[in-house]
Amino acid sequence: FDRRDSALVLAHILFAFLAMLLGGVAGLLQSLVRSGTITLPYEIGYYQLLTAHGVLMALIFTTYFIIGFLYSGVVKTLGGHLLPIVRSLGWLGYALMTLGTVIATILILLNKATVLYTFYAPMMASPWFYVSLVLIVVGSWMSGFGIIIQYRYWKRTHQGKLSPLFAFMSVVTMLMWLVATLGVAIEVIFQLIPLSFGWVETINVTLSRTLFWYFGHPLVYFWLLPAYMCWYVVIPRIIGGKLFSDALARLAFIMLLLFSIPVGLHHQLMEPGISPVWKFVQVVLTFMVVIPSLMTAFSLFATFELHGRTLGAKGLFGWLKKLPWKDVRFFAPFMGMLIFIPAGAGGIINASDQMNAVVHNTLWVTGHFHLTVATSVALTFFGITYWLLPAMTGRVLTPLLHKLGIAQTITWLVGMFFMSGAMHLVGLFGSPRRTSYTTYQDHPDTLLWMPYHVVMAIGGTILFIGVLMMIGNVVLLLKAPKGYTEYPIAEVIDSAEPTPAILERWGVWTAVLVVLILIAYTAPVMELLNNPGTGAKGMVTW
Ligand code: HAS
Repeated sequence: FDRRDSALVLAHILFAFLAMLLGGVAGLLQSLVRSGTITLPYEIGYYQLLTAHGVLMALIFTTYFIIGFLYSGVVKTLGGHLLPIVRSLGWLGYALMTLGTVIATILILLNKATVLYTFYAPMMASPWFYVSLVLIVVGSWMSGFGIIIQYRYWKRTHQGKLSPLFAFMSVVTMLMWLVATLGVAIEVIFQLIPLSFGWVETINVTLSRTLFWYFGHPLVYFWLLPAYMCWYVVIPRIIGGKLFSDALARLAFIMLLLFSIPVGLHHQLMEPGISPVWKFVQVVLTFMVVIPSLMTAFSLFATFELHGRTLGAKGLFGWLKKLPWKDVRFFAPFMGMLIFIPAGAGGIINASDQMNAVVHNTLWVTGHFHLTVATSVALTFFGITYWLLPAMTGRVLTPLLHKLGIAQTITWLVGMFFMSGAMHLVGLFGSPRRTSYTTYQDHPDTLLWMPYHVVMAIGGTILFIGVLMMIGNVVLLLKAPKGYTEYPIAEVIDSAEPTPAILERWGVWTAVLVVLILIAYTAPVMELLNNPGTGAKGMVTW
């Protein structure tokens, strides 16, 4: 790696872990403040800490990690170094995102942006919080443009050749991000900023939520796709095998691009003001977006089994014994995959209208996203860190670090088992999410929730230990002995079918994507524009 490129990657990855540390502290504190165990100075309260936890973990840790990881793989697979313009865009993006993050974090700590990570109107933060969000989003666009420019340059100089799979997947991820963030950009620029500066009296709240979820659902796939990139492209190499099918992997990514955006209404199934017909259409599309994940599961099983059989594995599950269980680069992401089975099943429950009525706005949903993003995705990102950091710094992953990494993974799994398990169960009993500690005047139903909340707190504490262990491992990785670490990129099995060129026809897929978005959103948005209700005044939260 060119030093200038590895510096860009390292800057993103290390900032991600700094955000994770601060977000982890906020996560632990919010549970202690919520339960009344401690009182913090300056009256720092539950909602403030929950906002900091959500923003730093879900928005900042993920975005920085993803951009760093994508840049590294693009350097590796598209020419060995970044074009100067791409590197400059990368640093410009980093500077804008970092400025935005610093401003947002200060405002949250000053209690001027206590609006949670979804910043729903009519709750209103300081206008500068929304300006900081604009900086973060525009910064991420710079990196997105950079990755697409590097890819286009490679395609121009390699006429007629199929692009490397990692690069193709990076372009899908960034394209999805660019199209998705348009929704939140419109919400912030045309609704939230004018409302918070006092330029308008009221805004259409349901429309603002629809614009948010137009962005918010693909946001979760923006987190997932880089984890899938590791599962498809990196893991086969780490286990010593080959990828089952390049074409299947690309098809899954194209399907995720097409179906991850026109589904946001499944977050608003319980909201009035949106006609059930359009909710139904988007629920159908939600079930379409499940298919590429099922294809991914199939491809992973095929990769593991084919590899196991070439090593002589016998019986239905004999291949499991041939996997490198002591290699943290495999172990952490594999545990992420395993957890994604119940996590995905939970998602399918959420998406089913009748069952959504049971779980919506309960702690079940919090349990769901702690399994998806905070386990499947986070453990995969941790698994990547164990080889990415040494590869960038010219160091080696020692046997001790493998052991520490596996211990960290197990700690995370145990903590999440208790915390997310209790969240799922108590959610089914009706315990609401995002609610400060209350027993509703000791109503008997709510007293039943309390033991689960204790288990949640125990799980959360174990997870905080997991955060500290991961930060410790990052520090040790930076101090590991000097040497060479491979950047693992898998080849495709020899017997695989050739990949059809149509999968790389961006014009076609972008057109299909636009049509799907127009079908799913035109009528509901028109309905909302025609029925703005009385409009809502902003509720100042500070
Ligand atoms: Fe979700 C709410 C539906 C996936 C994240 N989701 C959320 C929220 C977040 C989130 C953050 O329809 C809360 C937002 C908020 O604050 O309000 N979700 C789904 C569906 C899926 C899904 C249908 N979600 C995710 C992923 C996330 C994520 C991924 C983050 C990364 N979700 C919903 C709905 C809501 C929701 C509703 C709104 C709820 C409400 O009412 O508020 C699907 O994409 C899931 C498909 C996944 C699968 C699993 C495939 C399994 C694989 C692993 C294979 C394993 C191997 C190892 C090979 C079908 C690929 C095997 C080894 C062995 C030894 C066995």
